[in-house]
Amino acid sequence: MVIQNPGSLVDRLRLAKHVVVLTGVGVSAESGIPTFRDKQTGIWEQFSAEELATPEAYQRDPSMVWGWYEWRRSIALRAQPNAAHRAIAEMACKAPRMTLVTQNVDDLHERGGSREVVHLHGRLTQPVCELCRSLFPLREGTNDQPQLGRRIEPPRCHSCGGRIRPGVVWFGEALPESEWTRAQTATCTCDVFFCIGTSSVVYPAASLTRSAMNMGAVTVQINNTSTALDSKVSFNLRGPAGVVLPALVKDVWPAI
Ligand code: BV8
Ligand code: ZN
Repeated sequence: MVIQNPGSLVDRLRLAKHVVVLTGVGVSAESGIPTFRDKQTGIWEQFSAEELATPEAYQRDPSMVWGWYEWRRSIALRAQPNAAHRAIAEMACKAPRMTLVTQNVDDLHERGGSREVVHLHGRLTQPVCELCRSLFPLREGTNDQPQLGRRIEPPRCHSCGGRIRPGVVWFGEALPESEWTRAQTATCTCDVFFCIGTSSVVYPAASLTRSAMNMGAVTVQINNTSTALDSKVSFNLRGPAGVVLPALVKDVWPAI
């Protein structure tokens, strides 16, 4: 773990009035959720985004896409929140104000104790009807463990009979307007902005860090590998989020 000028970051955080935290799948990696773009292990190293995570892919082959998302949902259901999720929830209790914005489609932030999470890319647990947009209730506590590559016929809407689709934002689709507005508004009014466990290549989410810089916020990246933001952020903390974040929170707000 490399922390440049840790003392100065600790001071900035102690003085912060509003902290924004933007997370990516790296925050959930230590819980066993596969990342998207890490070499060899990333999801998009094995699968094509165009064949699975676009509206066109779903129209072309709904059973393949639904089966793939059921496989990912089963991984997320079995995963447990890690020290990074818990440290972020703790930071929300210590800072005067904190807004948590995530690109993650799992619910590990909520299960790690965070409230009012802004989900920019939707949620695996909230599929919706393609036609009437009704939420579709999924069976809880199912013993089904979908295997990778198994095709599963998507269910039908209880209200209108339309086809149910995964509740995530696919490439080429607009982000949910209210979530995007909340993320932008928080970014423009924060004094410290974290981007944690994200490669910062997917837009428009990645533009938030640039907006925070332009608004004069202190920017902090936590990532275990290098990204294009390494030399641009105010503080670049290199290491696993589950190690770096609890150490930072403890330094800034020591338990009394
Ligand atoms: C839109 C949900 C317009 C579903 C996802 C060319 C240039 C710029 C933009 C574009 C372009 N061509 C196309 C675009 C637009 C496109 C885009 O940005 N493409 C990029 C890839 C080029 N964006 C869109 O299409 C967006 N929509 O633009 O709409 C519009 C407007 C109006 C009306 C209609 C349309 C929609 C984007 C949403 C895509 N949905 N997924 C699903 O999950 O299947 S994207 C996917 O990437 C994930 O959801 C994830 O949320 C997102 C971001 O990825 P990361 O979380 O950053 O993951 P990644 O693997 O990349 O990185 C992990 C990082 O963690 C790594 O850096 C790693 O080092 C680090 N790490 C690993 N372990 C740890 C760690 N760090 C710390 N600790 C650890 N332990
Ligand atoms: Zn419907």
